[in-house]
Amino acid sequence: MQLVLSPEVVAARAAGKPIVALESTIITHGMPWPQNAETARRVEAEVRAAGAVPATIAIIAGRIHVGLTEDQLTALAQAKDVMKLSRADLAACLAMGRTGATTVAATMIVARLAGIEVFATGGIGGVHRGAELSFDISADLRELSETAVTVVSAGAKAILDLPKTLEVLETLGVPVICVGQDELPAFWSRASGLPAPLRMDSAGEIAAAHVARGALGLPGGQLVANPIPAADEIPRAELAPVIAQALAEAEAQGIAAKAVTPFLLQRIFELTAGRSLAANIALVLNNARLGAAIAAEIAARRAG
Ligand code: PSU
Ligand code: MN
Repeated sequence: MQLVLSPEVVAARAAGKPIVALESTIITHGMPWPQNAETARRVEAEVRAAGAVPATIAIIAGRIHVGLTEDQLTALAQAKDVMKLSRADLAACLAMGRTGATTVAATMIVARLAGIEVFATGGIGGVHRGAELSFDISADLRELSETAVTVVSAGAKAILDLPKTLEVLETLGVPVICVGQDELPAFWSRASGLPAPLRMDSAGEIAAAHVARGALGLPGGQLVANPIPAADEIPRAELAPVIAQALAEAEAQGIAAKAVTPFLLQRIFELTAGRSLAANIALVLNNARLGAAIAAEIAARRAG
């Protein structure tokens, strides 16, 4: 499969520098213009400042891009009619020559093809509330069990059913590593009320576990749940009624399938007068820093 690498990614590969993959659905379907473009640029800058090279992944006019130029990033952030690509949609988007943004699942697939082992995002998709009736379980979960990429997140989005999401991850054999605390973080909030399945306190340990999984011949990746910095969080109790209202509106309006997560994020943004977006931006930046540190630790282990 032919990949279009940015000049920065080409140079990083030649020099053996650590690379961090970044997704594009968060840009096209997760945040409003113009904050989406500004955030994408800041996240890339954060990765560079931490000593790694960013590779934002997207499909542009039927070609897979690993690393975007400034102009491509800005165009994508403003584009209409961009497909939201998960595992099911990736090949179709290429075949139709269309432009699509990669979710966590699709970004993992492309990162793996490009030999990139670490990917930083905001929050993964998971088991939606009411999934026992809707069957809405994100393809991100199965991808984590199949594709050997370490995904740095702030947990699963708090709009989801977090206990069920943890159960599915456990069933699929996906390690959920909480960073620096014994509780699973909940995206905009540090607390979820759920115990951490695994806890690690350093990028080195997370990198060592990533390398050990490869040595064991285990096919899947790791989910790192990195709590949002305390100064940026929205406490869980404050957010709970907002999430409940957004979920009720989604239900009343019959929002389903791929549209659910973008609808909920947009409504929570409106209902919190932009606070949820500020928190989302802060947690993605925080994950970019940790992702760069993990990528550097993995590169050091591969070199040594
Ligand atoms: N992280 C964010 N905002 C987002 C996403 C992640 O901070 O919008 C995206 C990711 O692309 C993830 C998707 O894969 O939300 C989940 O969509 P769904 O629930 O439809 O699987
Ligand atoms: Mn879904």
